[in-house]
Amino acid sequence: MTETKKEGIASEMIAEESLDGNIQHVNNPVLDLPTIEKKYLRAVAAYHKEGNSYILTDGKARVEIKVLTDDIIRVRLAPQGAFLEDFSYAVVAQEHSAHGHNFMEDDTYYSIYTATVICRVSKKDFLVSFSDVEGKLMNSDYAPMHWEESPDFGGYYVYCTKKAFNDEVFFGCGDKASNLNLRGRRIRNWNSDTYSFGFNQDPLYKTIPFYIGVTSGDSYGIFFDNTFKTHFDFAAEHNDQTSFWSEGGELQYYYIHGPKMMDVVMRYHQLTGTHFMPPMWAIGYHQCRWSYYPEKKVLDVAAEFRKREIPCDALYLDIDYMDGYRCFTWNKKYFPDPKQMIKDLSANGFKTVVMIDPGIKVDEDYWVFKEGHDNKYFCRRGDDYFMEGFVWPGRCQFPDYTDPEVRQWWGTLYKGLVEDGVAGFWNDMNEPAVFGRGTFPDDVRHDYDGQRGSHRKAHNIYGMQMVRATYEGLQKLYKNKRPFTITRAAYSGTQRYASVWTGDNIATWEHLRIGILQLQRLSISGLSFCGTDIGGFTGNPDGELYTRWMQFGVFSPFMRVHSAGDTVDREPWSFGPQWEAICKKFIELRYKLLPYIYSVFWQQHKYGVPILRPVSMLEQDVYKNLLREEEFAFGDKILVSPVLNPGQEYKVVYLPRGNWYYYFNNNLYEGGQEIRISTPLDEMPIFVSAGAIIPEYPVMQYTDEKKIETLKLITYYSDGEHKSYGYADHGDTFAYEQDIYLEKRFKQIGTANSVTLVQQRDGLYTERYDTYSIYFVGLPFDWTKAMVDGVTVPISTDDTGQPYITVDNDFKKLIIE
Ligand code: MIG
Repeated sequence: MTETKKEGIASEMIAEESLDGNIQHVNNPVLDLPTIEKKYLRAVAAYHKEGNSYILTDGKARVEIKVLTDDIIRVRLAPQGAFLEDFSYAVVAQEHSAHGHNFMEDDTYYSIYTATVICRVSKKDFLVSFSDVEGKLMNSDYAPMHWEESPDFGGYYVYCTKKAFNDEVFFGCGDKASNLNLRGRRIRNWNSDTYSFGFNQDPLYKTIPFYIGVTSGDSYGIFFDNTFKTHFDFAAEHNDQTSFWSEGGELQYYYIHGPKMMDVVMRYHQLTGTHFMPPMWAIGYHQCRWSYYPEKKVLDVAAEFRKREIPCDALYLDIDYMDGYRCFTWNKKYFPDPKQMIKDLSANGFKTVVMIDPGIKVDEDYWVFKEGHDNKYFCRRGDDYFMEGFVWPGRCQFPDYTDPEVRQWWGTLYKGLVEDGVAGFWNDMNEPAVFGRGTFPDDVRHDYDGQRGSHRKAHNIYGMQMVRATYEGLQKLYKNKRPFTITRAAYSGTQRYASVWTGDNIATWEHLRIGILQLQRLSISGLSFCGTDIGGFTGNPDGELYTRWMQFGVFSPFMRVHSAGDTVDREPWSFGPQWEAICKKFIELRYKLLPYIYSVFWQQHKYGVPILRPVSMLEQDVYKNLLREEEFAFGDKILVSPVLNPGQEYKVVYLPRGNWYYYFNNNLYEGGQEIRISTPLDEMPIFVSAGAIIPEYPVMQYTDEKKIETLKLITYYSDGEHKSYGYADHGDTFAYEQDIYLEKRFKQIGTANSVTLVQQRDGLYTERYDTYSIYFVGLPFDWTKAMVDGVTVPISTDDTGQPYITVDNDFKKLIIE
């Protein structure tokens, strides 16, 4: 049985907002909306068990609580008793993997106990809560789950209102251009083309309905897997309540246990998948522009990079390479022989990446349109008319990527470009964006992999399914070679198919700051392989802003300069020699760090750890640290704090606990405190964790320019025991799926007069070099002796006077004294 509640809770207000999408603060929403009858679960009438699920009922309404793992529990609501088909674009197939669980009933509660979580449902008011096994409450309903019939579309608007603890802070939710802590904010997910977006503008391009709550040092996550327009209110309307709701679909969410944010993020990845391993070149420096054309311009830019010896791995062709913006064609006037051009670029170490949009020009003489039309692959309106809208090519129709047959077709369209030698693909405008009207009208129909629905249901996953079609098609076309893809629109799980960028930002200092927030947020929301348009897309940066942004770019997982066509040139040399020299130094730093960065990507791919880690994640036990936003770790050993203001001469940086070496002079700082560090233009605050072993490549002009003869390992001394991690594989194949890779685990044990390094290697890959050159930083003693696996080895000195030793790369134990 259900009843309508009339007063008192946040969701009444929320209903008001959700109907028209605008925030309205009204005092008595019930009076304002007399026709809306909101129904609440009332009391649990009965329960039964089905496999790993518990079904609790109240009249017709049913709730399913399913134990997925020890740490992940799914809750679903069926207002009229019939659950929707168990289908999700976000969640990868789940095998139940809990260590067994128990169910208990007492007078007040039904309780499910897993090894780490207790999920309780109160009998008398159907409130669901989650606590750890010690009984610490992590998350609990403020009101029972509720819903209202959707007046225009059928189905329900569904609501969940949780308690917000006084000290609770909230993270996650993808690309939101807001402070990291979302407390006090109300956000919406509806993928939107937001040219020149502003701070706090919402929604943006991506939908990641996943947040992390942290209260008294512990955290949990909620993933609300619903593709309709969703809303979250993080203690904004009411300081003691956090709500999420959707304008359709099912109330279905996953509670993900912590207690560490790192645990939550790794488990979220367990649900939604991780990034594929990118080809090595994709983590180098990329140069883009709207647009480089004709061919001569492209070749000139390439030649300029090599002449100036500024490393670069990829050049991008934006929409103007196409014939009248027809996807999968070339403008033969600008690019008379694309295959040859790409070959020439490739001979010089440049990969070519091109843009593909979803809008297909309505043109009977255009093969893509004809094929799509003849096979009925384009989206249709409610009354069966084609969905037509204007984008770059003029009048267009749009493939329904939610149909598996269409995805398969779309994947094959890349064949010609792949044969021309194109190495990477960039999917834009896939929110989807339509000139004038913004996006598709609601009545457009989609296959939704057989779970048919209107655009209301498919909008937020349209871009994801487009880039999925792209990625899956490329996998077939490239065979064992790794594709590189990038998308602007995304939904949870898109990491399985693409990297992402943050869209059309602006060349301002404020946007540099927004960028560091967005990338940290994306990284803990599953989309670690992310980047901003370095330098800003619209507007004109000066040399200083461009250079500071480039410095941040070194520590952006995806490092690409991009800009709109009507702006000043954006090559690293465009702002004069002073800035060029600094940009070059920093791009070179990216190339030195490649083996470290590559192993960080592997850890993301294999273990689901985020690439960028905000300080809140590193030290979540200290409340103050939950509010820090400017310092973040790139992988587990390097901490940075980008310079975000013009003329800044020094910066106060918080260093997490432990000791840290300042990268540019190896000065040692004690962590757990704020330090003041000077920020000359050619440096930025970069710190290496004491105890780390950082592998370094020589500077190369592109990732596979040279055969690595010996891998440099820099050992940053610390007393005590510290672990480091290394990874290697072919760099561009899928052989790693057959275990052809190498994981290296290092241990450094430092004392006052010795350092011991221990290496353990697992995997079937053989590195192309045989030796390491090992350097030591910060030793408290002068070393005179080195023993490797029981044999004394000579200490050499390099051109700069630094001592080092050369050892076999499969050494097991090394001691210096
Ligand atoms: O309507 O392809 O965000 O990166 O350069 C603009 C032209 C379409 C938007 C993308 C931007 C790209 C631009 N595109």
